[in-house]
Amino acid sequence: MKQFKLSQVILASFVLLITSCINNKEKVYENSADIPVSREMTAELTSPPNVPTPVGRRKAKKLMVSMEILEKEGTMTDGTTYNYWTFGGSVPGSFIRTRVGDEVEFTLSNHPDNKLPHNIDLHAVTGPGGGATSSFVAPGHSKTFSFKTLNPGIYVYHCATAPVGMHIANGMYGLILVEPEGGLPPVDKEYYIMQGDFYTKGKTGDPGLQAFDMQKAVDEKPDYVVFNGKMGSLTGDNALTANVGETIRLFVGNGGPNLVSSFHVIGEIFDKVHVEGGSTINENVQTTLIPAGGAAIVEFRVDVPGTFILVDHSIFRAFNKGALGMLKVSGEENKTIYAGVVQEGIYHPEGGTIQTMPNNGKANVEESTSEKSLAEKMESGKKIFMQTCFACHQAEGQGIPNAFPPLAKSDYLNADVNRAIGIVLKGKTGEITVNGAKYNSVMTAQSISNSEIADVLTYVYNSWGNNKTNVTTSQVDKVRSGK
Ligand code: HEC
Ligand SMILES: [Cu+2]
Repeated sequence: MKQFKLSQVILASFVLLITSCINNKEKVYENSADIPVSREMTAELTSPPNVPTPVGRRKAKKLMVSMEILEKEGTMTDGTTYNYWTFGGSVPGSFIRTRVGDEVEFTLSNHPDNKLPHNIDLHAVTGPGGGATSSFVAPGHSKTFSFKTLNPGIYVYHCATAPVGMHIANGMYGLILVEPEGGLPPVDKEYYIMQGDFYTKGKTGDPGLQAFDMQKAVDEKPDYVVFNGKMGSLTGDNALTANVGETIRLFVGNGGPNLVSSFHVIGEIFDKVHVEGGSTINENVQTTLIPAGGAAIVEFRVDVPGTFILVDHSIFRAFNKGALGMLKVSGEENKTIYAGVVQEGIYHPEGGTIQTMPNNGKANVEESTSEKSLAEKMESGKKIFMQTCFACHQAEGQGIPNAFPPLAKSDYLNADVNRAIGIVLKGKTGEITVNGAKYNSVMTAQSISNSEIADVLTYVYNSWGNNKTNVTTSQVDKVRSGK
């Protein structure tokens, strides 16, 4: 009897536990201002391209954010430095991750070695100046203010001290995320990217410490348009990474101060875009506009391996001013989704015949005809150069400093002909040194035939003081087929 009673008690308490679990579903508050906060919690802050741990199902908290303003010299590009003003030591500033209903207690400290007063305007704040008036702080001081996060979304913060444009132009911006109740849906990888335009006394790539140029800023003529504060912040070894099959979420902001970004990832389609960082989700987007002082959340699944290039599709900014990053995806190929070159053809419009050849490089149609004379190759090579290479490497092969390496008197070119063939065939990324200058950019694979590659490289090698190598079609065949 006693035993029976005990088991009844256990059963009853079990039922109670379950019902209380079901009833314990978070109460829905119509007004975010009414969400109660439990306990204090120190916010995790991260520098780009990293973001803090997702909020998940955590309750609203009193969230302590402590941020230090640092004015410090940093690298804009190889050989060029700039005096950045930063929130937390990085451009963009530290990423802040909150949820709706958090009560943020924000302490802003201005390092004693800094020269100027600063403040912070967070677009996630409902209140005068987004916090700017309460956070104005002189070097060697700190200020604390607090606010409650009412609206979910991804928001820009920036310095709003006069001259505001100058403080922003020097790198004083970042992102604060306010997650909805229950958090954003989980993904495999999350990254933090922010575009900014910079104005320097010298031209793009001029060496040394470059001062801010107020007139260029007023004229909206930047020398640099970059992701995460400098050229190359997301290329080469700094590239973002992912594996085939993973879902990616990018928090993309635009600090400006002036330009609007046409954010695009070459070779990807955004499955979802939280338009302007708000609650509207658009699907299947190629390019999304990110206003100065605005942000978006971009999500996509990576299905095939390769290097995907992140750009501002106002494309001179990408290839000439720095707004270029990389996402390197590794894993298995999927030939159904992307097959690569399936067939390569020679197109004769006059004759109306299209001769095709398999892509293994063996049965090259032109191989049956005898190799052309040097003069013929020079003539054909020059044409191909002016159609295909000239835009980047320039008419006299002189290149463009800091963007496109020279082919004229290029020690890199002259050192290794097979490497040069490989570059034209497969493209090239990563840092290279040509005639003592570093380049870290992207040359895409050139889709021209083996004999055309032989001709254009022969032309390049026999022009502008190069070593007069005569490149043959069979040499290109060998490189294409991997010997
Ligand atoms: C869209 C711009 C672009 C085009 C078009 C282009 N290149 Fe390049 N090329 C580059 C860039 C950028 C690099 C440096 C890549 C890096 O930093 O890793 C490069 C590097 C090279 C190099 C090795 C570096 C050197 O200076 O010796 C060779 C050789 C070369 N390209 C040849 C060619 C030839 C030949 C063509 C035409 C068939 C061509 N490129 C078309 C942008 C381009
Ligand atoms: Cu400031």
